[in-house]
Amino acid sequence: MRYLVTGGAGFIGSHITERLLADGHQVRILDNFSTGKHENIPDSADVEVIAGDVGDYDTVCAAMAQVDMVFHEAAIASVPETVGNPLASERVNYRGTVNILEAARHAGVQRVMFACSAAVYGDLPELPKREDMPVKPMTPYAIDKLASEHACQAYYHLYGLETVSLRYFNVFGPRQDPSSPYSGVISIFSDFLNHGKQPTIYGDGEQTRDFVYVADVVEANIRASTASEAPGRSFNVATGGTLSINELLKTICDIKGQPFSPQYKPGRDGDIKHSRADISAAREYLGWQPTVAFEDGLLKLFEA
Ligand code: UD2
Repeated sequence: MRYLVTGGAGFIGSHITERLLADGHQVRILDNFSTGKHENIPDSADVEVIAGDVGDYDTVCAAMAQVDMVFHEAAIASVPETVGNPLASERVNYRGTVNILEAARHAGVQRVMFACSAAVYGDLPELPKREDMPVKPMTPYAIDKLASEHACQAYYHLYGLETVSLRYFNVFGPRQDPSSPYSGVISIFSDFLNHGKQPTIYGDGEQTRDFVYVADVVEANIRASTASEAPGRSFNVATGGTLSINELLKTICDIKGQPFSPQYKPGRDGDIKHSRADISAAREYLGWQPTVAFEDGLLKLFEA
């Protein structure tokens, strides 16, 4: 099969690409290299790379030729960046998705998997989050992810294009880039400790997250691409676990044999206190469940 992976030079997209190649498929990557890196792309004759932007419909149409299925991972993934530039977010994170759906519909693509986000739940207090609970998008990023999810569902019902929306929680693993202050907290803590720098905890560190290892996220995508009852639905992709940022840093320090001595700074604006998923829908409809225990994921990351 030929797959299009948008954002294939990025963190999650490059892991999906690697898996598809290992399964014997051909992969076309569409990436504008704004955060993606050439070194993330596996060296293989079965990979074709198009440097281009999902916000440009003609580029997307060209990338869609002869494609069987799409994993749409390309996005402006930094929430604060979208707060600073809502129009750029709308162009990439929403219109980029509609461009993918429209081009996929005309090209006769079988199925599109869309990378959505736990951001759609906002700060509503009820936990764990189920997909049928109310949503409260609070940033351009969350608005555009939620609108994209609605577009996916509308394309399924209006045109019969099979779409699956996966609401990622806090994903971690190799190739997550620690270079921005809004990169994944695990990549930042690890990078700081490796360079002898003191990690910062924002707030009291008692906020909690549901961390999921990237290989499990890849598996959820693969299952979503074949599960017969998946189209038209949204699924949380997480473990259902809960870990505070204090506990997280202590665990990383223990593994690295370093003392726990963070500096505490005021909490970030808009930081969500607790985020945890109910993953029963993914179990039921995708036959998926996470297989990498949190500490094993950390060990894999530190070995990589
Ligand atoms: C995650 C997603 C984001 C969006 C959001 C939805 C990542 C990288 N970001 O944001 O895209 O989907 O969920 O709710 O997955 N922290 C520190 N010190 C640091 C860095 C972070 O204390 O140096 C804290 C931060 O304030 C937060 C927690 O760690 O409470 C997790 O931060 P994050 O940036 O990894 O992810 P999050 O949940 O803010």
